[in-house]
Amino acid sequence: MKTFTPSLAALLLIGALTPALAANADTDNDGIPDLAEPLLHTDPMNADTDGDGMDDLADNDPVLAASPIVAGGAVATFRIGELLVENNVDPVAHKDAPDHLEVQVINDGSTELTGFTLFYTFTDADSGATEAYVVHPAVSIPAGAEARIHVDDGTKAGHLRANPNSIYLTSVAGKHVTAELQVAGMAPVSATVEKDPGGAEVAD
Ligand SMILES: [Ca+2]
Ligand SMILES: [Ca+2]
Ligand SMILES: [Ca+2]
Ligand SMILES: [Ca+2]
Repeated sequence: MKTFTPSLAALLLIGALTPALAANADTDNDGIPDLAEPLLHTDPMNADTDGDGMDDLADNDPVLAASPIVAGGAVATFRIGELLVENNVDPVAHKDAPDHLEVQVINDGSTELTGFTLFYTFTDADSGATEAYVVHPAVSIPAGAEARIHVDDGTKAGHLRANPNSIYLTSVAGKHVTAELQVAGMAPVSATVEKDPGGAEVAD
C-alpha cells in the first residue's frame, strides 16, 4: 500500500492558506505570540511591557522594571496632588471613568516642567506579586499650573497605555500602589495609595 507523503512545498502552501496560523500572530513583534502574552502577564501591543528597555522575550522579568529614579538633586518644584487607582472621573463628561492610574502633578515653581519619568508599582495584597513599570509621560506643565497623567487604555490623546494583562486589571485582590515621579536634575517625588479589593471596574 502506498502512503501519501506531502511535499514540503505542499505543506508550506497549506500553511499559508490556513487561517489557524493567525494563532501565531505577534502583533508587537517581540517574539512572543499574542496568545501567549496573557500567560506571561505581558501586553500583546507593547514589545517592552514594563518599559525598562528590554523586549518581553529577552526580559527575565517582563513586568518588573528596575527603578530608574535617581536619588538626590535639587529640591523638586512640583508635587503629586492626587494619586488615584479607582473612582476616576472624566472631567469633560463629569461622569465615572474606568478605573486607572491617574497622577495629578502640581508645578509650584516659576518655570515650565517637562521630561517627566514615572515609575509605578502594584503589589497584590493576596499573592504578594509585584509589578513595576517605567513610562515617560509627554506632559508639559506651565509654572503654577497642574496636569494629570493617565495610564489607561491609551486611546485618548496624551494618555499612556496600561498593560491589559497586569495584576491591576486581572486580580481582584487589594493592591498597594506606589508612584515616583522625577524630572532630570530634581529630587524625586513619591506617593502611595491602596486599592480596595474588587478589581478594576469599568465606568458605570
Ligand atoms: Ca508579542
Ligand atoms: Ca509584548
Ligand atoms: Ca522590558
Ligand atoms: Ca523587566
